[in-house]
Amino acid sequence: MQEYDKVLELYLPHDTLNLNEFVKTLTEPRILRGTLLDRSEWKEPLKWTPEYLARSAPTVSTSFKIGEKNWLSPTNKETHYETDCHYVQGTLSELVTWLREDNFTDIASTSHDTSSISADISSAKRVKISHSVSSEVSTDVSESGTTLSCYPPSDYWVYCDYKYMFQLFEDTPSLLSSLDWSGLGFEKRDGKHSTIWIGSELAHTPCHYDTYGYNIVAQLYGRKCWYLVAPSEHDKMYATRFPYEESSVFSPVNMMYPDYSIYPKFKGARVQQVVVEPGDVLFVPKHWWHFVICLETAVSVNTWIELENDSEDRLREAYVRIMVFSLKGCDLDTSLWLNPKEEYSLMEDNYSYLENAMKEISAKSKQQNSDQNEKVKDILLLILTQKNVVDFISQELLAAITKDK
Ligand SMILES: O=C(O)CCC(=O)C(=O)O
Repeated sequence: MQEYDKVLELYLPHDTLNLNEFVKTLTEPRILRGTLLDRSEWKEPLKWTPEYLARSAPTVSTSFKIGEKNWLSPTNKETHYETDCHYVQGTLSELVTWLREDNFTDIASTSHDTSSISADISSAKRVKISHSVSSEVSTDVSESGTTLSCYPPSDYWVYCDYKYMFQLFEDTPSLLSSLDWSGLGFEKRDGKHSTIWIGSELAHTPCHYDTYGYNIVAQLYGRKCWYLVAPSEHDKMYATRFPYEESSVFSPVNMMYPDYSIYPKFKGARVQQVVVEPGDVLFVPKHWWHFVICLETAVSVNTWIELENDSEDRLREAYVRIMVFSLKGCDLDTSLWLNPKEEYSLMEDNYSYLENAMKEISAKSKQQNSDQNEKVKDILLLILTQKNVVDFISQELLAAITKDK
């Protein structure tokens, strides 16, 4: 397994820390070790074990992403995309029942020593209890007819990932209000502006970057390992928009077991790595690539902080959305190219996203020309049929066809 450079730690007196101001001066990720542990407003969220959350919201139903544990091996260098996963609908209580079977208590560590991250992951890989696929199907059956109990913890990981808290906990306002980012300098930000991730060991998110803002991550329970790569290394990451998901640009590189024969440029990329523990806060700057894996059952929350230049990303995203949906729109089998959490949208709506982004940018630059913005399709058509654009696309098409042969 690849070992990489460590993310630098940031030490600041807790009582004077205004992260919002401070991170604006940073261009690299930073880990703030244990900064939440002595902050009174984080006492409650730091109790958020999966059991605590299930007790607080026992009946809320959500979708769980399920992946195969044996994917994680040096002999399989393929990226495990969201489109390769299984999905079931279930409650947090069902998740807790499933996790109990998966629990392996002696793996939990309180050490901040991150010198042997690969050892952490290897021990997390040990198969613990041998289960067979359950023949008893619970009465709470999801649309696809399967439940979590159909996936034995010896072979699978489960991720309740990327959940907007305002949706997951809409009937549990106490959970939303007990998350408070203001002490870190993010005024008026609570659970309504946060996302929660509850994963079993080895649950992970494939390598990608988020197009908008920067990210503040609070680790509440268990440990996760983050792998990070700077946007300046973009040409070594083989960026792709497939499977398509708005605001996520994926990389096919498997950072744990990179296949340099397919992705030789990645060899030159500088990767930074960090194990994040309960009470830690991680700052991820805008457009940094990241691959994240749970070393054990883990709960984290995060909030993306908008930036002034996000409107340019909104324009790019709207353009990509138009391209993807116009070319794939009649492809009814979305399972290979559309991330399951992504919703299909009508073309007219996609054009309005582009129009709005253009208006936003021109309003900022005070050069608004409303007539032009109305004609967004015409403008796009003119641009896409320009000789240099057509030449570039034709060249790339020919190169792709030749490569296939
Ligand atoms: O924790 C994870 O699995 C992924 C988190 C992530 O991608 C993010 O916060 O942007």
